[in-house]
Amino acid sequence: MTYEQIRFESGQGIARITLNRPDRLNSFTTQMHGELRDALGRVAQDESARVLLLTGAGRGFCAGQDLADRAVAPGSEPVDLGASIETHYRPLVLALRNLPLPVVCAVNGVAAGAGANIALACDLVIASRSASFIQAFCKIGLVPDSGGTFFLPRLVGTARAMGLALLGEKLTAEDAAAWGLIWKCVDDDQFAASVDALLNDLAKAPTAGLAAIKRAIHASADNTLEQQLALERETQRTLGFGADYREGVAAFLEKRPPSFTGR
Ligand code: T3D
Repeated sequence: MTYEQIRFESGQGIARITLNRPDRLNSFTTQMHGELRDALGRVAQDESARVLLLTGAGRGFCAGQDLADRAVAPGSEPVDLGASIETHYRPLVLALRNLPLPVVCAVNGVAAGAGANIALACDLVIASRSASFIQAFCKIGLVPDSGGTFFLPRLVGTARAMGLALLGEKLTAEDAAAWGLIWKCVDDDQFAASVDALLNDLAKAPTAGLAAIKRAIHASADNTLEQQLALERETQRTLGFGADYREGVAAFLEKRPPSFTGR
């Protein structure tokens, strides 16, 4: 598939997807969703991929759904938004969640509507200081989607989730980090280097172990302590038979840096 609305690169264990409609703040179209789906499928099939980066081109990360595609002429049928969510946004969130490798979202500018929540669906969100997060849905009579009503209260608590969702005010990257909505906010002039350093570290990490950490942390939202302890036991059992555990222990004992294969 040829990509026009995203860029996709892969090499040295790092897959990079860049939303690429900068003049529309990288807002989602049906075409962009199709391209994203294809690229995420390629990452899922690529055993050499150890980390995925999702970012945006230009001054924004993503302004959510392209509202130009939602302009309804008087007298014409409205768009079925449920069908749009079912076909595009729900599979996108689940694809990011289910990838067996860490997904880094580098929020390079404003993240609004579904753009904000797609970022929150990623495993590590690093934002430039000039970036911001806006739950813009309430301004157009909608509910936060793409997992927003799931992620927000879990990440920042009910009071702040309500404030963000009901008011749709801009939250700075600095406040997003201070509130625990995202992992980190870094100065704009350090952003590219910080993202690259993070990707390079993750590309050399024990990927199967990181994928298991991701699954276990996400599972904890629905599990009792008993269930979570059982999941940890079984996960540890599996990882303990893996090559990277063996390598990690050997490297520690031999006082040398480990060389993980991701298995
Ligand atoms: O529909 C479904 O399938 C259901 C799912 C819905 C999911 C959703 O995401 S709903 C929420 C949709 N998003 C929004 O409501 C956000 C709309 N955008 C904004 O509020 C503002 O653009 C921002 C706060 C994000 C940024 O403001 P600012 O001042 O930095 O930039 P700007 O001037 O507003 O935007 C720059 C250009 O991008 C501008 O075009 P122009 O005037 O230069 O020709 C603007 O119209 C365009 N743009 C920004 N966001 C969108 C957009 N065009 C289409 N759709 C957008 N979402």
